[in-house]
Amino acid sequence: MDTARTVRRKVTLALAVTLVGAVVAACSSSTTTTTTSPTGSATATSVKKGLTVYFIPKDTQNPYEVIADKGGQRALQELGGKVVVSSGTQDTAAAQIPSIQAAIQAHADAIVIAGNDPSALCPSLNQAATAGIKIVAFDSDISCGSSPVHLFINQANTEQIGTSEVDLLAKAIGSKGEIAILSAAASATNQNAWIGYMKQQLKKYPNMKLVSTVYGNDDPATSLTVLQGLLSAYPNLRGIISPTTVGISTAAQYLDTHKSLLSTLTLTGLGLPSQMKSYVHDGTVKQFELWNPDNLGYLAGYAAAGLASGSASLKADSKFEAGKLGSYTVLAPSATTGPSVVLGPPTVFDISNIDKFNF
Ligand code: RAM
Repeated sequence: MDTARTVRRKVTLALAVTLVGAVVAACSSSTTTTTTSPTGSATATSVKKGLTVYFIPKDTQNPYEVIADKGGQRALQELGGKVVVSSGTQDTAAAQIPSIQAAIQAHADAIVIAGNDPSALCPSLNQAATAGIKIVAFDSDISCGSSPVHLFINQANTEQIGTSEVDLLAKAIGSKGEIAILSAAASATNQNAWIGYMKQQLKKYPNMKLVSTVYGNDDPATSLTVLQGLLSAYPNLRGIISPTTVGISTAAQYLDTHKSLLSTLTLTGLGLPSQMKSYVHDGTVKQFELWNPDNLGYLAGYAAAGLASGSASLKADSKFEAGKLGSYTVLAPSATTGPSVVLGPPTVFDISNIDKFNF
């Protein structure tokens, strides 16, 4: 028996080594694709094995998206399936469409997409759905009416993200002064939904005035340029909210080397603790928020696999299992979103807890 177990272990190990070795990184002009194969450690009983799920992030270079995609890869590995990560290098719908077409060609079982635009992806996604591919949006939703019907994996309650960002800044600046938003792509559904709630929440702070919203497209160089434009156009700026990990880390880096600005200016928003740690330790940034993007991708991977297997559905109040994260319930459509699932509440990071997080 011991011998049989040893042989099995060796076979499993050899298989894992072979498959890890088979990871493919195919690059074409602006579309990059990586494939992660299963390790053979399937556990869930109700999910089909051998599923192929295309993860189409906003772009393949944003560290936040890379972490989220890794979470998806881990989910599919646990389920005995595989993830193909494919997208462009810029946050545009046009750069994502070839990846949707690739998923159709490959007869993928599901697509998990972070929408760079609410509607421009709909015809391609509808084509995918017609071909039998299940559609899941994560990070940034799509808004396609009834075609295709899809599930949105929301990182946290949309209203809570928007309002809490404003509350954090209000507390820091005594609810007074000119403020601005440094966003990502102007067409990104998640950014615009959060900004909508920020504007609503700002009505509670009559002495805080939103003077400008600028867009850095989740590109560090563009984010820096629009930040500098903001600072020179509004010398009395008291606060910046950057609800994007690329924007906030770029702004923090700039303020870190222009410390005199910090006597009047507060930066907050949504950031990766790993990127923001040093800025919190040296006092450049006091507080910001996020959730675990790895868990977001993992949850989206389980949802996609469940939908493709028929063990998850879009019905309100239906449940599905998401591995180490436990059971999740599908929420009924609202005025702005179709069926959705919420990962959980965001975490506020500051000097007291920043070192505890590794994403
Ligand atoms: C950026 C992206 C992403 C957003 C996070 C917080 O990396 O814009 O869509 O959810 O920040």
